[in-house]
Amino acid sequence: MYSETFKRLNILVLHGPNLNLLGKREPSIYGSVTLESINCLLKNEASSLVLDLECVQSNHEGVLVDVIHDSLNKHQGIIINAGAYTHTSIAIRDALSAVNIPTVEVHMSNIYKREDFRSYSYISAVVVGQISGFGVQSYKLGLYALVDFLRNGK
Ligand code: CA2
Repeated sequence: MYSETFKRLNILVLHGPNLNLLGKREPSIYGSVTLESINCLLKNEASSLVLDLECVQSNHEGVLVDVIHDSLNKHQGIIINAGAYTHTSIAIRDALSAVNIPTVEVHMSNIYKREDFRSYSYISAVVVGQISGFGVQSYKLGLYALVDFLRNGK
């Protein structure tokens, strides 16, 4: 009988600044769902998809860079909502480019329908793709897109 060694995918979900306030402040803009429940939803999806998933949130650019570096040899894919750092951070873009781990950029809001300064993402040039505008579902769609990319390729 032939047996194959099957390594489970381990996905990192990275949330940037202020996303810890989801569901607690400004629900008219960002909705009433908390970050904890988004993480819970993603963990449930991960268990259906038979993979491991770790969620990290930080308000600090350098911490996000460190977590991206630490994902080397640990995670096979990254989902990132870099929050406002999307539009400012060359350091996060360089970290993603350096580790070269397939990454999907997600945004709950449609960043192209908002203020002009949100229309530019420093990160989008170094990721597999971007999902923007589907609220909490952006994360779930991002996870499915990333897993499909990792398992089936382009
Ligand atoms: O739409 C997204 O997911 C964003 O990444 C959210 C960022 C924003 O700067 C990006 O342009 C688009 C802001 C996240 C702030 O989250 C808050 C949650 C509750 C209360 C205040 C802020």
